[in-house]
Amino acid sequence: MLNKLAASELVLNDDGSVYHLNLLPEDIADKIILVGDPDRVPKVSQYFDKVDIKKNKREFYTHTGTLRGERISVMSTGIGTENIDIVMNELDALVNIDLKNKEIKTEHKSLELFRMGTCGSVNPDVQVDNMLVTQNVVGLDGLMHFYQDYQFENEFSKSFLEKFPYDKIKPMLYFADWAEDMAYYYKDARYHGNTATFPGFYAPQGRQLRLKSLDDKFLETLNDLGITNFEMETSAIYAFSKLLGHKAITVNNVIANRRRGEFSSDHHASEKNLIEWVLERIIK
Ligand code: R1P
Ligand code: URA
Repeated sequence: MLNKLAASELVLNDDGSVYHLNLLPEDIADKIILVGDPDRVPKVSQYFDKVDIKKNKREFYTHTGTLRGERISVMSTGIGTENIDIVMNELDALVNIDLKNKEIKTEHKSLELFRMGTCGSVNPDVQVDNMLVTQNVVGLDGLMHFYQDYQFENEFSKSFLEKFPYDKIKPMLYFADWAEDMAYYYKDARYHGNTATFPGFYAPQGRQLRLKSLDDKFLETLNDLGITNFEMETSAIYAFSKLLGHKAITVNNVIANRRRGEFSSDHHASEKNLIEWVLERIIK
């Protein structure tokens, strides 16, 4: 007999749906677009042929339907990797745990996850209102250190760790990369790069309003280590995908060029462009 997960561990709502996402296994497609902003969900699903499922709880909004005949979901994650901890565990539970019996299934199912977000570039030459696909990611949010078996190393991570000068935050770092066999979807993107994911928008990303951040040269230093852009979710999406056996790729709309002090003059227009660009590529 398999061990049953206790009610306190795999928490379900009264209708049997997973606790935060408020979804049943039949409510999601195998291809899922993840966006941060709940308002971006209808902006994506308006392109679907039809939407069959609309469910939400807190910041997690999901629409599932079909596009050119293929089943697809779009879901908002809200901001930050702490939300990604919930999204990835509950999405995985929907496909790899028998929710009725609360037992882990013997057969594994893999999801294709497409983060479609916004970011700030720290490479002065990466222009706003363009798409940047993440190949390597470094998480400075520490989340994956709470999971026993997460380990990842490649040439990028080795060289980054060797040169990273901030001893205070070094213990938080973890790394991951895209699902190589999903990279073909976005091979014609304007930019491919290395992303840093942070547990905040202001000092963690080197922004200083009334409070000082760690170092005035933070952006330049990270760019010198090979980082192209900053955002707040991809490290955990990529790392959980590796750990749980799913496939993920991120493309972000560059809305700020941090080195030049520029912000998009019309990020709604470039968001629309990004949505159409992604939908054209991930569903043939
Ligand atoms: C910060 O403004 C938010 O925008 C970015 C960051 O990762 C963070 O979630 O992504 P989204 O536009 O997908 O939310
Ligand atoms: N999202 C971020 O997290 N940072 C930026 O600079 C822009 C969008």
